[in-house]
Amino acid sequence: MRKFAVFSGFLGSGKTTTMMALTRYHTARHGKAAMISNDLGHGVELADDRLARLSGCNASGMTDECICYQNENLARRLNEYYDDGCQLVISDIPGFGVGALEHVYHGLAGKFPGQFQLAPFTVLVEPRTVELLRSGQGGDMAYLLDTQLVEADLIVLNKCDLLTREQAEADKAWLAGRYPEASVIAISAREERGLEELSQALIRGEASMRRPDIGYGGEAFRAAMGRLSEYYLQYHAVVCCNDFDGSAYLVDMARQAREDIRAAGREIPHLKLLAWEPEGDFGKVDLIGTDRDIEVTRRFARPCTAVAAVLNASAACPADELDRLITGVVEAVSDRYQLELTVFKRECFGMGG
Ligand SMILES: Nc1nc2c(ncn2[C@@H]2O[C@H](COP(=O)(O)OP(=O)(O)OP(=O)(O)O)[C@@H](O)[C@H]2O)c(=O)[nH]1
Ligand SMILES: [Mg+2]
Repeated sequence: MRKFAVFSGFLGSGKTTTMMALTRYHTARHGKAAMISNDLGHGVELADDRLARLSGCNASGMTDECICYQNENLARRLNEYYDDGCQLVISDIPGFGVGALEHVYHGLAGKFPGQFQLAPFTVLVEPRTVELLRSGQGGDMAYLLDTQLVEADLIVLNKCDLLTREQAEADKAWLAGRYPEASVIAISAREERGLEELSQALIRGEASMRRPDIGYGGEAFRAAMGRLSEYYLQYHAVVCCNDFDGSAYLVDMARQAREDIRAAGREIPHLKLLAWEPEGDFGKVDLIGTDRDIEVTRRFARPCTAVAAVLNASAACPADELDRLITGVVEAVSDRYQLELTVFKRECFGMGG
């Protein structure tokens, strides 16, 4: 089997967490699997990819542009994985994944006929997004969220640990009614629930290759994309004192970022803060909106003396302002912890082009 699946879905819906859980689960139960993290930064280290590798997943990154526009590189990467014995490879898609069905699935099928078995086009959604869509609010963001789901062959309602069983059933039923072309399953990537059903859906199912009219590149799409910027930072920090708490440092940066972004009247759908030390111990903190709690996804086990860090953010904020805001946060909080920083890479750009 040479199966390939794209995982689309809104920022913070849990694509990376699900790909990590599924890659591990599938490898243990059904056969070797691998995951690809795809994002737009140029020659950058991706927080998602580093996280997956630090967590022991069979993983790699593809940067510079969407896999939509690098079918040949993607095909080469997939073949490397299949030659290495993988049966299932999953990749996410930057931004919103809108248009990925056309560009990735039809691109691969057109250029490499018969080479890859395409699994159901999969879109992850979290309960909060379902709530937003059900309420009929959300402006051009709701447009993007809806458009993503219109493309889905398989909708994965993630983060079901946040719902009662009745709520999960109600959300599933609403999604099934609203997107009748798709199958809907419920999982919790964090608690590793629903992974067998997801595995089976990908192994047994096939992409429909239907081409829904999504208004790709249209006015509403451009308006929504035009508001978003991406931020990438990679640095190394030398620690002055031997009681440095890497997790507290990451949480303080997330907290400060939340405050500053909120004060600027902007929104930040996802800020990822990942740091690790040479022995492989690491911490990860996520901020998925200025109105949400900061999530400590993983804590450092021990105090450390030097760390490398990767920060990635997607925000509804002009690029120059986002650059100033997040860089300012890193500098201020690092100063507070008396860290000596060496920045290797910093990039910030608008997604609207
Ligand atoms: N409660 C809960 N949280 C989850 C679950 N899956 C992911 N999360 C959390 O949601 C946040 C975002 O998860 P990611 O996996 O990074 O989301 P993503 O879709 O890859 O985000 P982008 O890369 O920005 O598009 C993290 O804090 C995760 O720990 C889940 O099943 N339950
Ligand atoms: Mg991700």
